[in-house]
Amino acid sequence: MPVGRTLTRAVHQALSPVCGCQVLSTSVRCISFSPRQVTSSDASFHSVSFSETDHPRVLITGGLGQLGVGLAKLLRKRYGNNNVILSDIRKPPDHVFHSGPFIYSDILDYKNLREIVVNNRITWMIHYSALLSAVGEANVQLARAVNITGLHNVLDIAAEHGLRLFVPSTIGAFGPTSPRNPTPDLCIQRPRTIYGVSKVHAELMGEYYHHRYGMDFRCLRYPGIISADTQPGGGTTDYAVQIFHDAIKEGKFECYLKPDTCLPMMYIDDCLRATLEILEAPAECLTMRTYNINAMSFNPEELVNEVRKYLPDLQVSYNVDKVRQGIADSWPVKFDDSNARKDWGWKHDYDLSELVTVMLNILNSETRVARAN
Ligand code: VAH
Repeated sequence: MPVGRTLTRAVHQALSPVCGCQVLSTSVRCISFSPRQVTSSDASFHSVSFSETDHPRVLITGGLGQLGVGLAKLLRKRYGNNNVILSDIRKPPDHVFHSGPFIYSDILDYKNLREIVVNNRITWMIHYSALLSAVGEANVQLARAVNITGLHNVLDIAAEHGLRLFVPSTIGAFGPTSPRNPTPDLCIQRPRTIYGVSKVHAELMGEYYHHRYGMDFRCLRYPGIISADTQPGGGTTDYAVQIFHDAIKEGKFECYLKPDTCLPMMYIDDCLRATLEILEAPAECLTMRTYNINAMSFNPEELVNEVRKYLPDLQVSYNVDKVRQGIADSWPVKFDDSNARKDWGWKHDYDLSELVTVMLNILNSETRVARAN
């Protein structure tokens, strides 16, 4: 009996819902009554076509932040729309709500999260919920709750259900006593922000669960991520996104970091591809479970000069914010990602010049469309 047919029968039997629903010819349907399951009128969410069954079932927490929607789009192309569930504690905007499965999920509510994982047969979790550096310093207790207690809930549920768990870390996991130029994967990590401390905690706890319980934990330390259609939320590298919006809309930009503050940065498409690549990397390739990834480093002056190649009249002023300048001065200047390049073939695509052209093209077209309407 060919493997395919045995598998189909096995899947049929495995997916035959306990509620006795008829297994349809090409897709399986299951109606359950748990309030926490993603229900939709035509229940199409649960009709998993056979081509989608042998893909991971992915839950993204903090899905409405800067990276979740883009990552969901990338993973849905690969694993099927219904196999990637975005979640957050806020209502999704129209284009997100209509792009695929979305569910309310509060990572501080252990039972809620556990029910979602069970009811939706989740096999991979991507944990994007976190307060970033600057907003964390302004809300230390909330950052501690979300970034640390929230992480503990995610770790326990991932361990209980044998999930592959991805948690992003950051350049912010390093501090003023770390080698800053370049900063290697393994070195002193004494960050001075609650965000940084919580991310070092996440790295260590994830690796502990990996070594102790064999959890499939994977982590990338992201540089500052620059994206056109999603706003960053309360970080120290946000200026490198804001400059594009202000330059196009106002023709002027005020920078809260000193012109020579050099930081590692990356265009969002490189970040999302790196995340997919580490998620799919064969376990035997991974000599570590936490990796730096890098693309470029620049300071505000270099970014302004590159933007001025296209917007020569851009007016720029500097009004330094002590808190964020202090954070930036404690962070890496250049990132060493040689292990990621060696172990799983990581390679970035966008340098500063490509970054500026792609950002201006996207925002210009949006502005042109906006102006035209
Ligand atoms: C921040 N954008 O500035 C985030 C990030 C790499 C920096 O973690 O806080």
